[in-house]
Amino acid sequence: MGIKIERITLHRVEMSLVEKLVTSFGGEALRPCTVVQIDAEGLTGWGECPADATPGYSYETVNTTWVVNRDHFAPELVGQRLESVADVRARLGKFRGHPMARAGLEAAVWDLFAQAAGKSLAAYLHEGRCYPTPPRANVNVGVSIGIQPGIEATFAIIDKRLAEGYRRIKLKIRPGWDVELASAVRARYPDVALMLDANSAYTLDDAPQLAKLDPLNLLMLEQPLWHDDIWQHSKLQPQLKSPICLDESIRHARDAEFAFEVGACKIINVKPARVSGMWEAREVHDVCLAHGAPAWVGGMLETGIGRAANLAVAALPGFTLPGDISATNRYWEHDITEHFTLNADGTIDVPNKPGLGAAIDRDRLEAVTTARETILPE
Ligand code: OSB
Ligand code: MG
Repeated sequence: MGIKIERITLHRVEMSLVEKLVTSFGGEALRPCTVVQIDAEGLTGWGECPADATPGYSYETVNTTWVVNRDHFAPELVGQRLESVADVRARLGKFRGHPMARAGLEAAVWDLFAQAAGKSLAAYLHEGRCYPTPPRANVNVGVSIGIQPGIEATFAIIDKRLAEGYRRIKLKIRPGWDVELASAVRARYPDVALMLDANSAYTLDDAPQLAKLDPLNLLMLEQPLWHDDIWQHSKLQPQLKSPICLDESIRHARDAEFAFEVGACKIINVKPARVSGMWEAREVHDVCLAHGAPAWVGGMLETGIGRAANLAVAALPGFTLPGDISATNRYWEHDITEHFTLNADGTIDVPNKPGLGAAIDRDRLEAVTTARETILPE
């Protein structure tokens, strides 16, 4: 039984975003990533490490995910027979850090095991768990809008997204681009589900400024303070009406426990890549469920490979808020998988074919791959 890992291939994929996403730490149109392909017993599994070119959102970069997988993580798996996805975590347990590098490798193994079981990733993630409901067939999604040159430009892009059918708008903010912007947007769109993401641009001294957002009925305020902080957020949350949502600060389920226990946030953005993969994403999800705290699945501007996996995760019962999982055309003109589209009700369908359930476009993958390396058993 189990699955023998025969060959692991890393692909460096370089595609340009249709529209760059400017955050408080910057943002470029060129969006490289490392795609992981695992061949095993006639099956092929796919995963994505969505670290960026620069260490802005996290310390990982596209190059670190490549080197760490090539030199350390992939050699632990190649040639081995895995009994389950849990074996990936066991075998990599002796290493520290590099969650996005792990997530891509683990995702390819999830894809293999789900295919072998003849189940969709969403169904496979549910297996053996005591969840009250089956996986969702489609999930509510929103769209993340970067920092624009001005308020009029922001209105224009919001109008476009609402016309496309998105029902939840997230705006990136930073000091100097916050209260005035959000107040103007709220005045023009009184009923839209609106949230803000600061990507760690503030300090606790900014609490009075952030409290000016209180009357705007925000769905949440995402990651206002330091990327590695939970404690200071617990001092900020009582000073605000807006629920704080943590993104960068939550690395794993233990962080989520800590954050809820000290009252640092009311909501968690669960990005499988940030928390080292779908296994830990499900663990964080379970912590949110146990605390009765709403959660949602965030995004890292993934290709269709990461997007399909994020949709499967978003089908878990505790992900009750709209995810940052937009349609393919918000990111790419021509993706390396079949494309995802937005339904009229502001949802996206969860893939229901076995495994990842999004067919790889091999010609397109070939066209956007700038480097490739295969790791074989010694
Ligand atoms: O902070 O949520 C974030 C993208 C890259 C890095 C960080 C973030 C984001 C997004 C976009 O907000 C989410 C998406 O649509 O993929
Ligand atoms: Mg965020």
